[in-house]
Amino acid sequence: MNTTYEVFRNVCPRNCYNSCAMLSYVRDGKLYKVAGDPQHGFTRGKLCSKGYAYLKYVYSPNRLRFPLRQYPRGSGKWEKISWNEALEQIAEKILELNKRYGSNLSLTYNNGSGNIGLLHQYASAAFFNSLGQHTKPVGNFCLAAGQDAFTYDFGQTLNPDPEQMGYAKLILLWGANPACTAIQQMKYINAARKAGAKLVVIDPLFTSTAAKADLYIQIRPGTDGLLALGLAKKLIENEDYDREFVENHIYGFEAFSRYLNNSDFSPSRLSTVTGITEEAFYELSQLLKEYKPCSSWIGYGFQRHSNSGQSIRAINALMALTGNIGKSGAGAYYLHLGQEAFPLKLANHNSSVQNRLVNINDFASSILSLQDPPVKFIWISGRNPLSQDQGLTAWRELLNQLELIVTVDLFMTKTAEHSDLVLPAASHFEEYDLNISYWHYWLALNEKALPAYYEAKSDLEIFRLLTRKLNKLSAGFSDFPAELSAEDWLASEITTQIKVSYGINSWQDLKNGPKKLQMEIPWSSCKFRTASGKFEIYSKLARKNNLPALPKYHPPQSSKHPFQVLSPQKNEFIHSQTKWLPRIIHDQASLVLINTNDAQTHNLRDDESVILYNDNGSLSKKVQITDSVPPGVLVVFQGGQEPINSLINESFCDMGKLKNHYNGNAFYDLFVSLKKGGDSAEAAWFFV
Ligand SMILES: Nc1nc2c(c(=O)[nH]1)N[C@H]1C(S)=C(S)[C@@H](COP(=O)(O)OP(=O)(O)OC[C@H]3O[C@@H](n4cnc5c(=O)[nH]c(N)nc54)[C@H](O)[C@@H]3O)O[C@H]1N2
Ligand SMILES: Nc1nc2c(c(=O)[nH]1)N[C@H]1C(S)=C(S)[C@@H](COP(=O)(O)OP(=O)(O)OC[C@H]3O[C@@H](n4cnc5c(=O)[nH]c(N)nc54)[C@H](O)[C@@H]3O)O[C@H]1N2
Ligand code: SF4
Ligand SMILES: [Mo]
Repeated sequence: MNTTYEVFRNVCPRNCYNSCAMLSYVRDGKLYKVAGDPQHGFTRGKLCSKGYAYLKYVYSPNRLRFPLRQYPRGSGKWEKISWNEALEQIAEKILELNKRYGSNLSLTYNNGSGNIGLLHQYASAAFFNSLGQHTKPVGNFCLAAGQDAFTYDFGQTLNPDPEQMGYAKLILLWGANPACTAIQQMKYINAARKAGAKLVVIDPLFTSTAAKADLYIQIRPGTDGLLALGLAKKLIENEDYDREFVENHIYGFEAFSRYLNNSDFSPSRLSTVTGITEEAFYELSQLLKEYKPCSSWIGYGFQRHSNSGQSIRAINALMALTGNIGKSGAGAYYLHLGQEAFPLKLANHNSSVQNRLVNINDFASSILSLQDPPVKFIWISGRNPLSQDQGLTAWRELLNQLELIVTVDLFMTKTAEHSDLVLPAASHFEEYDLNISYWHYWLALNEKALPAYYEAKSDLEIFRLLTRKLNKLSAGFSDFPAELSAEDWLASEITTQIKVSYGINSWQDLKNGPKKLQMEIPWSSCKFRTASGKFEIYSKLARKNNLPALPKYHPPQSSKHPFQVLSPQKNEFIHSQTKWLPRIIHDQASLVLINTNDAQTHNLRDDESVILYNDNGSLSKKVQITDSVPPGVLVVFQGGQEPINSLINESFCDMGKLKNHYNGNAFYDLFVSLKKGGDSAEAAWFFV
C-alpha cells in the first residue's frame, strides 16, 4: 500500500441490506481508491460492483456542482446561481406562504432513502418540525406490510443475526434475491450449503439466487400464502410439527388447525392456483420435516402485493409450527430495527408538533386532496418520485399546483428536471454520518474523507444555512439548532445504553473500526412481545384492526390485462440511480423481459419494440426473450427514460398502518397488455 494515502472509514449509504463498510484512500483531497473494510464482521472487506465504482460516482461528469435555477419550470433553461440567492429565494417563499395562509401547512417535503445514514435520513424531518405545523409525509415504501405482519405474530420485528444463517440446514427464500440485493448474505448461504444445508428459492422469476438453489419453486405472484397454509396443514396432519413449541409458545393453534381443516388446502388446488407441481409441494414439506434448523427469509419484493401481509403471517406460522424460532440457524428473517435503540435526535426534534400527515405511498394524490391551505411548496431530497412513485398522473397535477419545487440531489434526475431550484448534494465521502443497517447488527462511522465537490453540501448543512437565512429575515422563525455540526449530532446519538451495547466510549471510537451489537439470539427466551406473550397465530390485535385474526389466504389481484409486470431490483444499480453508470447499465430499464412462449404467441423477436399499455397510459420497451420469466409475467426494471411506474395504479397492501401509519405499496400488482411496434414518440412519457 502506498503510505502517502490517508485512509478514511466510510459506509455505503445506499438503501441496501448490506450497509458495507469501506476504506477510502485519499491524497491531496482527491479520492484514489475505495476498498471494503476487513474489520467489518458482516461485509468482511468486500463491496459490490456499485461500491467499487464509487470513484466514478464522486467524479462523474454528470454530477451537480452548483445551485441551479430553472425558468420557466420544465423548459431546460438553467442558470447557475449562488447559494445565497438560492437560499434567499427559498426563505422568502416560505415566509410569504406563511403570511398568506397564517401557518406552514402549505409546506411539505419528500425525503427518501437516497442516503440512509442517520444524519441524512432525518435532516428534513428535523428542519420541517422546527417550523412548527406543516404537511408531513409518513409511511414506508419498502417494507410496511411485512413489518405489521411480524408485529401481529411476534409483537415486534426482530431479525435473527444474518451471520447465523450460516448454521442453517434449510434456507427458504420467499421472494428475496440476495445474489442481487443483499450480496454480502450470499457467503453465509454458501457456507450453510457447504455444510450440507438445502437452499430453496420460491420466486416467480428464475433469479441469480434461484440459480444457486437446490430446489427452485416457480410460483405465481401473490399465491405464496396458499402454499404456506397448505404446507402447514400437511405438517399438522402428519404430526410433523414441534409439539413442545406449539404447546408452550403458540397462541391459537387449535383455531388455526380448525381453519385449515375446514378449507380446501389440498395439493391439487394448491397446484392449480400457485402453478407449482404437487411433487415440488411434497418435496418442500419433506424438507421442512427433515432439515432443521430452518431459516426463512421473506424479501421486501415479496410484499408488494395486495394480499402480502396475510401471506407473510402464513409463512411465519410455518416457522413457528416447526419450532424454527429462537435457535441458532433458525428464524424468520425480514428486518432489523437497529435504529430504534438510538435517540434519533434529528427525527425527534420537535416531534410533538401536530402535523398534517400525508401518505408517502400515495403522496401526490394525498397532497392534492388537501385544502385550506393547499400545499404550495415542496422540498425533495434523496428521492426521485417522478420515477419511483406510483400515481404519476397525480404528480403531474401536483406539479402544476406547486409554486416552488426545490430538489436536492447529486444528479439531474427526472424529478430535478421538473424543479425550480436544484441544489447539489454532497456525496457520503464529503461529510460525517453514522450508519445502522436494517439487516445486520454492525454499527459504522462514515468519516469526512474529501473536501466538498465544487459547491455541493450535505443535507444537514443545507438546513443549517437555510435556518440562518430564515431567522435573519424573520427572527425565531425556525428553531432548528443551526449551531450544531454533524459531529455534534453524532455525539448526541451515543447514549450510555449505546456505549454499553456496542462496547464504545464515544463515536470517535468507531474511527478504529465498526462494532457489533452485543446480543442474544432473538426470541431465544420465547418471550414474545404480543398481548399473550406467545407467538400469535391467532391475533386479537389483527382482529381489532379489521383484519382476520388468523393468517388467511386471499387471492391476488387480477385484471382484464393479460400480463403481470414485476419491476424488481437490479444488481448493477439502485432504483433509478444510473446517471453515473455506463450506458449499457443505464439502458436496462428500457427492456421488457418476456417468456419464450409468450414471445412466440405475440410473434416477437429480441430487440423489437413493443408498447405496454393499460388504463394509466402506455410506454415503449425493447423485447428481451428469456425463460427466467414465467408465462404471463413481464419484467421491467425501475428508472430509465420511461419509468414503468407511469403505468402503476394506486394500489396498496393489506397491512402497514399499524407501524407505519399507512398500508404498504403494491408495486407488483401491475397488469398490462402488450402490442407490437411503437417508438418513443408514440409512447412519449409524461411531460415531453
Ligand atoms: N442491487 C440493488 N439492491 C437493492 C436495491 C436496488 O435497487 N438494487 N434496492 C434496495 C431496496 S430499497 C429494497 S426495498 C430491497 C428489495 O429487496 P428484495 O426483496 O430482495 O428485492 P426485489 O427485487 O424487490 O424482490 C425480490 C424478489 O421477489 C420476487 N417476487 C415478487 N412477487 C413475488 C411473489 O408474489 N412471491 C414470491 N415468492 N416472490 C415474489 C421477485 O421476483 C424478486 O425476485 O433491495 C435493496 N437492495
Ligand atoms: N416500479 C417500482 N417502483 C418502486 C419499487 C419497485 O420495486 N418497483 N420500489 C420502491 C422502493 S422499495 C423504494 S425504496 C423506492 C426508492 O425510491 P427513491 O428513493 O425515489 O429512489 P432512488 O432512485 O434511489 O432515488 C434516490 C435519489 O437520492 C439521491 N441521493 C443519493 N444520496 C443523496 C444524499 O446524500 N442527499 C440527497 N439529497 N440526495 C441523495 C440519488 O442521487 C437519487 O436520485 O422506489 C419504490 N418504487
Ligand atoms: S450498494 Fe449495497 S452491496 Fe453495494 S457497496 Fe453499497 S451497501 Fe454494499
Ligand atoms: Mo426499498
